[in-house]
Amino acid sequence: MENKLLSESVFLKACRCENTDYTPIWLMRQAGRYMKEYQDIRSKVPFLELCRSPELATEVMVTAVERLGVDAAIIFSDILLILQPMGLELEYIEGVGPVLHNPVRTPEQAQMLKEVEPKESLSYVFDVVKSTRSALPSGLPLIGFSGAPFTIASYIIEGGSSKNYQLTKQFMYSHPTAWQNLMELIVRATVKYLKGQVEAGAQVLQVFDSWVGCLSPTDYRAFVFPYMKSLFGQLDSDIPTIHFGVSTATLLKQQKEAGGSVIGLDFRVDIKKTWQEIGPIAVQGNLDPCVLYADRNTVRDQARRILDQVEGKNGHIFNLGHGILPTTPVDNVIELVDFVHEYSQKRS
Ligand code: 1CP
Repeated sequence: MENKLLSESVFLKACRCENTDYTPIWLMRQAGRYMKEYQDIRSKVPFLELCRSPELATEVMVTAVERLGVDAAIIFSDILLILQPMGLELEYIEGVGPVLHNPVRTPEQAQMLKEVEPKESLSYVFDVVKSTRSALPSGLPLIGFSGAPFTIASYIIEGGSSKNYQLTKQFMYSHPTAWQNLMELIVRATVKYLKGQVEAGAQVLQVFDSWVGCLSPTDYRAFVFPYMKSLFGQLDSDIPTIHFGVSTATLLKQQKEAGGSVIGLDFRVDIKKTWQEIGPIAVQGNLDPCVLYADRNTVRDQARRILDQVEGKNGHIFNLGHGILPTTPVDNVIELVDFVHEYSQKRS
């Protein structure tokens, strides 16, 4: 059972669009690559091993949260871990990123993918959730997460990162039934995986549909919407969910309709106008991560611009429009967190 300190935290209140004393802030990829503490650990331990170690994964996240003073923690993990129990050979290659050695290019190969039972194959992630939860201050919410079906399917088919998602779209257009089966398999796995994270101690769930912005609204409706609706529909409605995508300006209304208590806005949209257009729901965003490379005054000016546009309206969670980039100066991140707290407190 969730305690009162947690449910009354500024972050959870903002997820529910309730009034808060200041605007909560956390940052996507807040624990990772740009922090010296992380690099020190990573110089000794491969990434997958770090994700599999509750002690180290907890240390990385708790250190980041304490250093930054953010209003929520996210588990240290990765959206691609779910691919291994499907039978995919995942490797993180230094300087390249994630690579799958046996990508799926045909319906026959897709049929070979295995059903995922997260309690068996991903129990180490649940151990990370438990360990992080018990190490965090009792009033600080913990976010569990997964990739969304389209974004996960894109890695399964492309075999890694992609510029134009040609192979993914080729599969989707050429084999609609196999696409449906693949998306349904991912939804079944993801629902169990996210529920397991809540059972292990997560208060909020974020679903990353990082690459879905490559689709037209018509294709989103046909090839993605039904699965997102099914996914969100199967999650416990008491647990706030954040529905995040990148370059999704033309898809936001459908994303809202598909589900989620909070909609992520990337930095390409005007937060005030977009929030008005999509209607009543909490929103998260949307500073350009590259602003953090500018001088302190610019960081403050850009953050102020967003807070002024929002005018203290209930239901705003400050975040970047996408994850922190690996070479970001940590001091600017701390400056941003402090500024958002101070400035939004004065307004309210
Ligand atoms: O704060 C944190 O960094 C911890 C948690 C975290 C999260 C929320 C990591 C650790 N990854 C993610 C999510 C994630 N992973 C997303 C969605 C967010 C986004 O859009 O940025 C995506 C697309 C991935 C896939 C992935 N894993 C990539 C991106 C590849 C691409 O296609 O551009 C990369 C580089 C990884 C590895 C990874 N995951 C996390 C870290 C710290 C790293 C770097 C590993 C290292 O080299 O040390």
